[in-house]
Order: sequence, then C-alpha cells, then structure tokens
Amino acid sequence: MRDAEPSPRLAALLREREPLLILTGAGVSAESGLRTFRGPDGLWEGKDPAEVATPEAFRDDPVEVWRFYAARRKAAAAAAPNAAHLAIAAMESARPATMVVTQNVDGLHERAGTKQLVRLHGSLWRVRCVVEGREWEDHREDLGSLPPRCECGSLLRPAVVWFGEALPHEAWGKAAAAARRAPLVLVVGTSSLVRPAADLQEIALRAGAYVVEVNPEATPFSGLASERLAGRAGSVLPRLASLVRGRAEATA
Ligand code: BV8
Repeated sequence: MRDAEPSPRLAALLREREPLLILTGAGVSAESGLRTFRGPDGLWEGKDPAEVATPEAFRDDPVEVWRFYAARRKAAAAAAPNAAHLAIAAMESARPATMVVTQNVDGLHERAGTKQLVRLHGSLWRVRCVVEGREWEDHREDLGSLPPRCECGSLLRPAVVWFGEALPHEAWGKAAAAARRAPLVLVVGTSSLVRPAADLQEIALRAGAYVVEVNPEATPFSGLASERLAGRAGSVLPRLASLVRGRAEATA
C-alpha cells in the first residue's frame, strides 16, 4: 500500500518552529513486533481487558495479572525501537519544542532517545508497592516467583494505569496543556477508543490545531482529523521527519 503523501499545508507546518505535539498508541510499536491491543492478533484477543488490566483483576488473581505483564516485559525487552520511534526522536532533536505523549508502556520511545516524553499510562519497567505506594524502576529480566514482593513483604504491582484508575495527575496536566497550545498535532497508531487519552486530539482540534492522524486503518477520530495519512508509522513518520529536519538543516 502506497502511504499517503503529506499535504502542502502539512509540509509547511512541519517546517515551522512552533510546538509540535505527537500522541502515540500501540500502533507505533507494531513494527517493533509488539502486539497491539485490538485487531487481528491483539493482546486483548481472547483476554478481556477486565481480566488482566483492572485493580479488581489484580486483587482477585495477582499471579494471572503478573503473568500477562511479565510476558509483555519479555516481549518489550526483546523488541527494538523501529523507524517510527527513531523518526519521532529525530523530529524532537530538529524541533526542540516537541512533546511526545504516549499511551504505551513498552519503553521504546525512551530507548529511541525521545527526551520530552509524557507517559499517560505508566510503564512496564516500573513497579509499585501496594502498601507503601512507593514506585521505582525495575528492569529485572526474571521477576522470580510471581507475584513479586516489596522488601516490606507486600505485593508489588506494575506501575501502569488500569481501567477504572485515574491517570497520573501531572502527566495528564502536561498532556492537556500541550494539546491546548500546539498548532500541529500528530496522532499516531492509536484506535482513539480509550479515554481520557483520546480526548487529547479533540482538545487540540477545539483549540484550533491542525491534527493529523497516521494510521493504516480508519478510527472513530478519522472523520474529525484535519488530515489523515493512511499508512504505517514506520514508513510515514520518517517522511515527516525529513520535512522537519529539512527546515532545520536549511537554517543551520
Ligand atoms: C479512567 C495501560 C476514571 C496498561 C491501558 C465506557 C465504559 C467503560 C469504561 C469507560 C467508558 N468510557 C470511558 C471509560 C473508562 C475507560 C475507557 O476509556 N474504556 C474504553 C475501552 C471505553 N478508561 C479508563 O478506565 C481510564 N481511567 O477513566 O478513570 C477515573 C477518574 C478519576 C478517578 C478514578 C477513576 C484508564 C484507561 C487506561 C487503561 N490502561 N493500558 C497496559 O498497557 O497494559 S489501556 C491500553 O489500551 C493502552 O494503554 C492504550 O491506552 C489503550 C488503547 O490502545 P491503543 O494504543 O490505541 O492501541 P489499539 O490496539 O487499540 O490500537 C492500535 C492502533 O494502531 C489501531 O488503530 C491500528 O490500526 C493502528 N496500527 C496498527 N499497526 C500500525 C498502526 N498504526 C500505525 N502504524 C502501524 N504499523
């Protein structure tokens, strides 16, 4: 499938120096071999999110929930950032007023070198003590017997946001402020189904931003987007990055 070409308007906006907001979902990691949540081989296939991604599921069966997250940690550790992650990091270095807001928890944006990153739903690579509330980085390849425990003896949980849980206050505040301010927003690899993350693109539209959806499939947001590039992130984003870089190199 030939990926859609950016319009002249988008090409001009990409050459601006104004703030650029990039919102990403599981589709940006698809070409790294990580499964998305919905779709043919999605993570949720055969597993109802309520079974593994809610506080109730964790309360009822912490081992089952940890099996799901241990498998995702293993897959994410074995994956590498793909051309989409690298293009996003390149856009940020060519255009410093760039912010990346991700729903992903896999750590691939960080490994690709993205600096200004807001994680709306936490990280596979952080754990939290359910009693003390303390949270820290945990990159162990082998978590040992599940569920892992804190030194205090209490259960550790993945420091991710489950369904029914509030998003981290600071992360949401930064993301919503960026959505109100950035004149150009790229929405990459998300089904735009989960809220409040999916509200961000609508907040940006209402604030008058030019909002571009990059996705091989249509989503509930497609009809609202200012422009839609029907293609895979791994081939569309490097094209967009070359337009951002081109302007930067021209003025270097
Ligand atoms: C909250 C973290 C309140 C852990 C995740 C109605 C009924 C029931 C509930 C609700 C409702 N309305 C709203 C809700 C609440 C609920 C919600 O939105 N439910 C949805 C399903 C209806 N939201 C919540 O519960 C949120 N919290 O509302 O709290 C509250 C407030 C105050 C105080 C207390 C409580 C919390 C939501 C966060 C859930 N956590 N993950 C983990 O990852 O395991 S959700 C998980 O799925 C992801 O984090 C992500 O956010 C989400 C959506 O996934 P996507 O990233 O979009 O991926 P998906 O597979 O869906 O789509 C992939 C896309 O990529 C596709 O479009 C595909 O075409 C495209 N693609 C594929 N390949 C490529 C590609 N694109 C580009 N290139 C490619 N190569």
